[in-house]
Amino acid sequence: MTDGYLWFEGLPFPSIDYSYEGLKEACTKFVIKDEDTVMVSYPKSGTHWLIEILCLIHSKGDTTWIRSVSIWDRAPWLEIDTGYELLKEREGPRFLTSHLPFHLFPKSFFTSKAKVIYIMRNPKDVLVSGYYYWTTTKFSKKPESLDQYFQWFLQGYVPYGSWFEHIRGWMSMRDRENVLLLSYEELQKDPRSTIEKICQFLGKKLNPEELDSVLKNSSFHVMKENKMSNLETLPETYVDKDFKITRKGICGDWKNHLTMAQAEAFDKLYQEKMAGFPKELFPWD
Ligand code: PPS
Repeated sequence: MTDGYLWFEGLPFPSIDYSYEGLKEACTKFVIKDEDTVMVSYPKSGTHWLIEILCLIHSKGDTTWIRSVSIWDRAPWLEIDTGYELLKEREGPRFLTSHLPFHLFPKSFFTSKAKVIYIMRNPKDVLVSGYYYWTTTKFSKKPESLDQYFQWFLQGYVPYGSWFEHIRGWMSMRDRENVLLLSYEELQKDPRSTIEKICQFLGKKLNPEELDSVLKNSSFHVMKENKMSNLETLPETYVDKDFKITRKGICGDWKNHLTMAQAEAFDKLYQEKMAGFPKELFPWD
């Protein structure tokens, strides 16, 4: 009897395009190489946005790559069956993406010089974004209401498990030289400086025109119209008609969705789970 999730190491995963064997192999056997760049996040934290930025930095603002190759091919997902197959065959420096929690991430990372960018986002916005995503796609268990999803999220009964555990695990890596911690909120507030910070971390130098192009072509409105990046080409076996990953693209959408009681219950759990972390690490209230 299935509950709509694929269970692996005690965590729920989407059931389409994921397999127990695939997850096991990705987590235990995948070899991360020194020249790899890895984008890691809890789902709905701005992963696609970050991939678009990295691809544009890589091509120095030229849009040919982002307009001709789908985003899941440019930076395949390590733990998804189709992504894993692509990565295994790939030579040279690779971009790869993962939502894996820290404790399941391939151990080869620890002995490599690969660069990891972890992007985080206000968990209340992550919750709202996830509610819409899992409701309008067929990858995983569908919530019947926002209230139900709210309960699931607090319990970690959502794809990839608890947001709190995810962030706590990856935070332990934040002082490593080859790890950059970013937030969706800082990208929104000051995209230019944040892109410059990414360039510096990657050791890439862009001239002002190239930087302008990265900024423009990774913006929400441009990405929303790029069918190679907005997931509109996914077949209807995976997503509802007219689905796009670029739903709203703002900070604070939770205020339009959560009740006062929900926000208070969330904050109470947040205080408990995040006790011990300096508040300044997280740019949300
Ligand atoms: S996934 O499927 O878990 O990898 O989703 P992820 O890409 O992490 O997050 C999706 C949310 O990111 C928003 N998004 C953007 N915001 C601002 N600018 C750009 N360019 C951009 N691209 C994607 C997307 O709209 C989702 O957030 P919500 O709140 O649902 O709109």
